[in-house]
Amino acid sequence: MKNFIKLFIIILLASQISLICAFKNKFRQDHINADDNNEQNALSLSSGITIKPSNYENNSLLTLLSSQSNYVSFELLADSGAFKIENNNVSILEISEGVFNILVNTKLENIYIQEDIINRQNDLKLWKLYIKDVCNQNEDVIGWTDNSTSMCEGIFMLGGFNNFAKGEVKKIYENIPEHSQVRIVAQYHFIDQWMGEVGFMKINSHLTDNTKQEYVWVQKYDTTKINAQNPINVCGAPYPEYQLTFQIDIVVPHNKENIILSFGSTLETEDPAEASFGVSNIQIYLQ
Ligand SMILES: [Ca+2]
Repeated sequence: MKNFIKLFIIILLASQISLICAFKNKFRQDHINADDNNEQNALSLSSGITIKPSNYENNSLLTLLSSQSNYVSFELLADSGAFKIENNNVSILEISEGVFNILVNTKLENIYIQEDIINRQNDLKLWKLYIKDVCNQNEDVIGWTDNSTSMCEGIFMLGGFNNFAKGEVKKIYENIPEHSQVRIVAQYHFIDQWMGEVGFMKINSHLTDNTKQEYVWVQKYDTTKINAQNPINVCGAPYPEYQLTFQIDIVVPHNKENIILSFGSTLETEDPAEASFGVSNIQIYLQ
């Protein structure tokens, strides 16, 4: 009888130990599974939220729902790179390269624009480039009343040494798109022996008829008043160049279909081997 009781106790203990081991194994497995889930969640949270298309040809779209019918979507367009915010299919903000549109159907309130943003209106990026002229020696220079070109060291220019002295050269740019202002960027080159004469640029007027031109840039240059040590003769005749290049950057009101642009000098000499002027890197912007 005693042996039977001992055997019963041993069986009972063994079964309990087996149950405890099974429970421990299940708890360990559950714990591992939970750790896996937590690790995945933690990865998502620690990495932020990434919305990306299945390929680079699709738009990225993040939509926030407030109900079945109300939502706000944030969209990055694949073709243009533009960023859009829509509220229930109505665009309220669009940002793309060179364009910033706030589209609202109600009044604007509490809009604060910093001064530096306003000043950026003068940035060339907000001007539309209409044409470049005399910028590349591999492209033909055409349309000027004299299309002569030359090189002054590395500078390719209209006119220059042995080409332009007294007088002016003119070009008419036709069929200009609609605009209200013109910005002329160009480089004017003084070469050889200037003695107080003036270089100038003229353009047809915003206010008068199509053919009348007005001076919009003038610059005096006098090599006789300059006392420079070790001056440099850059090009042309043996006279040194003291201020070879002047940067022109002029904005004028203008709404004509044609732009009549002239560059010239008040040089008295007609010998472009004594003193001359040239023009390069002409860029016309519209706004
Ligand atoms: Ca020279």
